[in-house]
Amino acid sequence: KADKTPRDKGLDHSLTLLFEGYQFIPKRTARFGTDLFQTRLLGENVICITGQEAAKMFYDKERFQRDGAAPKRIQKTLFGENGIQTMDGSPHEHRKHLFMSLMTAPRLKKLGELTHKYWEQKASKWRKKDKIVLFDEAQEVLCQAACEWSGVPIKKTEVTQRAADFSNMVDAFGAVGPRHWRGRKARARAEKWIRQVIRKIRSGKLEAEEETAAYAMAFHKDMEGKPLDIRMAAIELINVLRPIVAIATYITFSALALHKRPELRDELEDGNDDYIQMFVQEVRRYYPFGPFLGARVRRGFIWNHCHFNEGQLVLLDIYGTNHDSRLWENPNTFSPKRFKNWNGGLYDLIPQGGGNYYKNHRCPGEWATIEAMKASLNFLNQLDYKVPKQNLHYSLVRMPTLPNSRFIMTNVKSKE
Ligand code: PAM
Repeated sequence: KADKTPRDKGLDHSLTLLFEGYQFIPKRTARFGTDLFQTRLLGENVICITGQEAAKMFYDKERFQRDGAAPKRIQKTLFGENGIQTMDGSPHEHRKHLFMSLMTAPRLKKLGELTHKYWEQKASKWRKKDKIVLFDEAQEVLCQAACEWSGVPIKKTEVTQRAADFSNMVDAFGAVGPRHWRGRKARARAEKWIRQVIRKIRSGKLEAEEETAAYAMAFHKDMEGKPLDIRMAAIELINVLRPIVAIATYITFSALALHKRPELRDELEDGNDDYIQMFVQEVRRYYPFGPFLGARVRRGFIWNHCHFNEGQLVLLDIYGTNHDSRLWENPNTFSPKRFKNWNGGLYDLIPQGGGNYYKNHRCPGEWATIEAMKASLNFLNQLDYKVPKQNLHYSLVRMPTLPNSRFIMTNVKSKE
């Protein structure tokens, strides 16, 4: 049967993608009325796909590989070069087990406790301030929690710079120009710092507890029994630290959700863990962060009458799938209660990727994200604060996005 997959008109849509951001894929799947379409990005024929069935297909390792999918410019800023995000097959599974070994129940609990501890410390300085910017505070809190949790020493005086570096790596992913270069600089500085940490742990000059990420990365052996080279150990340790700092985005959106929907506060304040869980899931579904994921066709195949050719780049729409009306009733309404009857599907709620944690590229830190968000929300709920007039709009074009004012709070006090 002939391939009738809709095709975006025009020579190249790289700029359109930058102008449309999170809505690039959803706009076209809506316009064409399909789950897939073809376009051209950076001189390549690319297939964009959306929805639960597409996600299931995207995580079939016979059909797709990650090698060659992430552009070098994203590896040089966000991911780190040749790290876990670009691996395939059994070496990938072996590396993935290393990350997953850090996510035991007691260790996740510990991350929540550290997050709470550093929020308390931060808050003790707020009495002297007439306003705080939640996103900035959250990044520093999470940076300290991430470092202590991972066994990476960090001096109080370093926190602002290190947090900014992690943040700038993330901020570079959808950027061209100065924001991209800022991300590269940030990565260079962070890698240098963390390489030193790895060296010291290996030489015994620095002690790291066995259950920490620093220890795990320093002493991990690959499938041939060889340790990671220092550069790769540093890249993978940063792949634990940086995404924890990135949770500040979801914390900021959580505060925005509470501000827009104050009636949800009561239920949250009851400290009902089921409700907090649903709230956190809804924040991760509703608000934009990762726009889409990329993989390359390993061996050619046909899906929905469309020819997927070997080597072709395919993008899975994260934002669109999280807002797909076939999966979510009133997808554009923020409603934590929708998760009451959620079946825990591996391919419908995909803010941090889909599929199996151990075998696919689904984010190994998804539970850690939920834990740190819950600890932060519980902390936020102990506070009284005002939300002064500010620009809380978030763009669906800029990637990554955030409320413009980064959520300013005034008169911040503990309750009672
Ligand atoms: C982390 O790893 O630090 C977590 C935060 C990053 C989330 C963004 C993931 C997006 C994945 C791919 C980005 C491709 C965007 C390309 C835009 C042109």
